[in-house]
Amino acid sequence: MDESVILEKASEAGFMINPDAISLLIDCKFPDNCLISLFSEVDTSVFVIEPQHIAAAIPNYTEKTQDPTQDLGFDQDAANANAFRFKYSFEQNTVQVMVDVSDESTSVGEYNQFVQYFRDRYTRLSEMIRSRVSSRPIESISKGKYIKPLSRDEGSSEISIIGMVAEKSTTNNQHMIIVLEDPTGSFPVLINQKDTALIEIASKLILDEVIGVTGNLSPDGGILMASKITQPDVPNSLSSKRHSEGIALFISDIHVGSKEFMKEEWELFLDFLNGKNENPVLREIAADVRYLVVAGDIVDGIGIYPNQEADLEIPEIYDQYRAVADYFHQMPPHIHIVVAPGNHDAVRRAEPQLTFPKIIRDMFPKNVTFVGNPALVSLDDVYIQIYHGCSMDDLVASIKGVSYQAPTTGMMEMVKRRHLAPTYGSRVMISPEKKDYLLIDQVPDIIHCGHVHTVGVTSYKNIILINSGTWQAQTDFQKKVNIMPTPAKVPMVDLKTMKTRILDFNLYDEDAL
Ligand code: D5M
Ligand code: FE
Ligand code: ZN
Repeated sequence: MDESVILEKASEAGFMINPDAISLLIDCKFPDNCLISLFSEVDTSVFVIEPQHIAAAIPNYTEKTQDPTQDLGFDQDAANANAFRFKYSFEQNTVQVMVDVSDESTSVGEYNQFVQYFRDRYTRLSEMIRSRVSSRPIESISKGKYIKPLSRDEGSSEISIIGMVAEKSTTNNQHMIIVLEDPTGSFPVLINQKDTALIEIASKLILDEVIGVTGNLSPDGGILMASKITQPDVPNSLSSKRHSEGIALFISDIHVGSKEFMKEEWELFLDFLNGKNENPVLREIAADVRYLVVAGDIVDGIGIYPNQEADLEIPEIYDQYRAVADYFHQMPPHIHIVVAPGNHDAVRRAEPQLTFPKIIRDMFPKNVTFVGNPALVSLDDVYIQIYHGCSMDDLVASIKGVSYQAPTTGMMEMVKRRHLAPTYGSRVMISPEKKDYLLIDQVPDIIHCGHVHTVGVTSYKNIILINSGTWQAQTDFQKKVNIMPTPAKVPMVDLKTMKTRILDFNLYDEDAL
């Protein structure tokens, strides 16, 4: 790696870098991993990266000047002196499935069940808003019913309603009209184009999300003129995070069976899990791994899209599962693995998806716990909301600023709506269960999605948002629609510090392409 690449990567990560620090990185034996560690460890308040930041961020880093005969970048002797050994046993792990439809499904898809499903969604989401907004039923303000107080100042005449966004449009004068619906009726809301802050919020609203609107009724009582919009969201200051110890890794979209499955990189990941990576930093990490969470699309499946046969290396579905199960047998048995399905897996397509059938589960080793999609699990005491992420396609299409390149932008929008798939009837098929499993009820510590094949890690109001990328190289279809996957990267969370970093198992330097 040369100076220009380091400078470019630093600038992408938002840092400047001191020339002495650049020389240290050039001499590092594993420059890619050095950079990954560095950018994820250095405090964002740091403006210029200095040599001491490298020493602090990279475990076992030894300065070149201390011992010129030593392997540059790492204290190789110290690593070799401690023969590799896993730090945890399977018995120390505690995986609890908190919410999962798999054994509770009652849906047969009847009309009445949809009514009940949406009522549950409305009731639970409106309850979250009601603690902050004192609202009235829409019925009570329907034209002619609402009698304004006789003496009033401007403020006291404001009223609030909570409803699902049923329609959204823009008038010729650039005002926005939102029609809100609650179980008692529907009512139009006007967002004045002059209120730019409110227009900004309103323009990001999507169909079927539940919001509260506060404002004054128009003189004829026919429309609510909004002054405030309230989304369910999570509190600004969530109490301090639950944590544990050891490391959890997050992957998804393995797509075994696809011609584009990146076997070599995947096998490098398996070697890493087994403590066989040549990089001592990665060996140290491997020794600490206790959990692996997998968010769907573990195989490429069959009949998922037209003419998929042409893209398959393994054309038979059970052969695909046998192949992926064989890989899971090669993972260390002390790692507790949690696997949820995605839209390429052999389970029902409508969400919430039930977990894999027994014939498939039985192919896997005993250290795998299967759940549906979505599922809330706790690893020790740390809550993980797993969701494959099909709704991301809707969010990218309908919300300005949400992109495939930065997948956590979409996940943030899920949190604001406290719902994993707010819009009904677009890309996500929904099965009408008695309760809405896609609702984000319990606030998790980590939300883990996949599906869009791009990696991203960020934090929103103290919740870690992870999209775990893919192990499938760009497909012809993705090339056509300009989706650029970022494969073979593995987000990890240190459960003690709740710090995150992304491990990179790409064999061929992207810069060389
Ligand atoms: O989805 C991988 C990515 O490719 C995800 O962002 C959706 C996109 N994709 C896949 N199929 C389609 C179609 N038919 N239209 C639009 N976008 C699509 P995966 O679930 O792995 O196929
Ligand atoms: Fe996928
Ligand atoms: Zn998918």
